[in-house]
Amino acid sequence: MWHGEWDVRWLDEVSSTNDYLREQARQGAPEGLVVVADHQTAGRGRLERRWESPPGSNLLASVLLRPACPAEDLHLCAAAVALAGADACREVAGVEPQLKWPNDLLVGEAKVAGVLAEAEFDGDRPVAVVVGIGLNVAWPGPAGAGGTCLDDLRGDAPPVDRRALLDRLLEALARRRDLLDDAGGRRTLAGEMRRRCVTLGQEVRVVLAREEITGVATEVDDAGRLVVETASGPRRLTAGDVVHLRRWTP
Ligand code: BT5
Repeated sequence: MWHGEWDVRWLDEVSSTNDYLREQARQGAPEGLVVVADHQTAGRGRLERRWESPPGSNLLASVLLRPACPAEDLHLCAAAVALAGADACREVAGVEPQLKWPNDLLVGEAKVAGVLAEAEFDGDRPVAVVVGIGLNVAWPGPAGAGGTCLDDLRGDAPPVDRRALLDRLLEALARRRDLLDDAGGRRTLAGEMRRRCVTLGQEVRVVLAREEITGVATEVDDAGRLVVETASGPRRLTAGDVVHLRRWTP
């Protein structure tokens, strides 16, 4: 169990909680700083995509971590936050999301949350990781994007309190935080991801920077990479390789 303190700053409005926290990280802010915003004017997804959310509707939060974790394993920081987000959904809302590798929380086929991890480096050495999560509470995302939100999933049950959700997420992250510091712990995280990963067993089409592959997702390996069996053999994918990963029924 991590014994550091979370220092939560809840802002009315910010461009992006990830941008805010990366700037704080560059200025030397300590691990444990958490920024939450009621509204983002430039919320970001991966690869310059936008993350949208009307003011006050959803949980938009970023966490500053400074783990002793080599660059090639940094995606497990995103996994730790995704797993913590799933725990919080279960404990606070009674909703049990699955992980879509590498960074989405799904309920059925619908996306309830997305995670964006970004690192600051000193030369080759990562010195800070900012992990942002957009968790849909009262608004399911833009029309046509295939999203859902906790309040819709709960039907007539009372609306979910964003503060309670954040508190449980941070508790669940504190339980996993030390796992990031050593290889054995990171294997444990990869194993947890494997057990909760809905992508396994699916036919997938993966868009990479320079090619597209299709195959069956067979494994999340000990490093957290997705193994896809293609016609020309297995491919191991890291989160950074993937532009799109879609379920694919030929
Ligand atoms: C993600 O990107 O899923 C990562 C999203 C991370 C957002 C958080 S919010 C706090 C922190 N600060 C930031 O600036 N970002 C992080 P990606 O897989 O690229 O998905 C983006 C796509 O999801 C968009 O192109 C839309 O199609 C769709 N989308 C946008 N807003 C959505 C929402 N609220 N719910 C569901 N889908 C959404």
